[in-house]
Amino acid sequence: MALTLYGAILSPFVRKVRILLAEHQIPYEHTFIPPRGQPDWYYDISPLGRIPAMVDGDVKLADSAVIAQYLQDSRGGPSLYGTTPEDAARVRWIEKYADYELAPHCTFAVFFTRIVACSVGEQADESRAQTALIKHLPPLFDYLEGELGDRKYFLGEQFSIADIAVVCQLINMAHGGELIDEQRWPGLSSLLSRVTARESVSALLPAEHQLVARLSGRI
Ligand SMILES: N[C@@H](CCC(=O)N[C@@H](CS)C(=O)NCC(=O)O)C(=O)O
Repeated sequence: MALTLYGAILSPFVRKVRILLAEHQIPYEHTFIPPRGQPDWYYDISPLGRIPAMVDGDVKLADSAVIAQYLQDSRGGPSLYGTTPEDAARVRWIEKYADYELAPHCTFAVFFTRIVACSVGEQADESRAQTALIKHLPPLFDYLEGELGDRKYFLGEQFSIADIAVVCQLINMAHGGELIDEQRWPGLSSLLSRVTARESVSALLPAEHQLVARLSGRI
């Protein structure tokens, strides 16, 4: 039975898993589940109702980091966690940083306010996006810029889940109309360009851009 991924394509966490699946060349089926108003049966797979979730035979998993680790462990292939325990720990730290520190601002403040709020009948509170952009995100980006230095990826030459997790948040921020400032954070800005040029990412973006345009009322 094919592996099934559940979720909506504009979620950074769903995107993270889709990129991994493409990097590992794992075939899968994708079932749409919205981030709000999930059907009752979905809670059997994702007890908190969040997206993404995944079913692989008898295995049911929720949370993008858990799914990512499972895919690496069960399918093997090129490691997206580096080659040493030190690398793996660094990668997991940066992944966690992206998922729990960047996400509230890049995705739930900027992207949600600008793109999703109106389409789900909520008041778009632009001050929330502004606070994220002016107050919360700069120190978080400063830290990541320092961690990246002038390296190609967070692990140097080796692409990892850390790069995917950070870039997934930057993509949502860009969908919300805010590209990372390349003068202030040149390393992160190049990382965004480098990672979005990979086939595993670039192949996903046209459908995302079209959906963002539709949600924004531009088409
Ligand atoms: N740590 C989780 C976060 C997942 C998450 O927060 N997804 C959002 C959509 S981007 C969601 O499902 N929100 C609905 C909710 O919290 O009920 C992961 O990495 O999968």
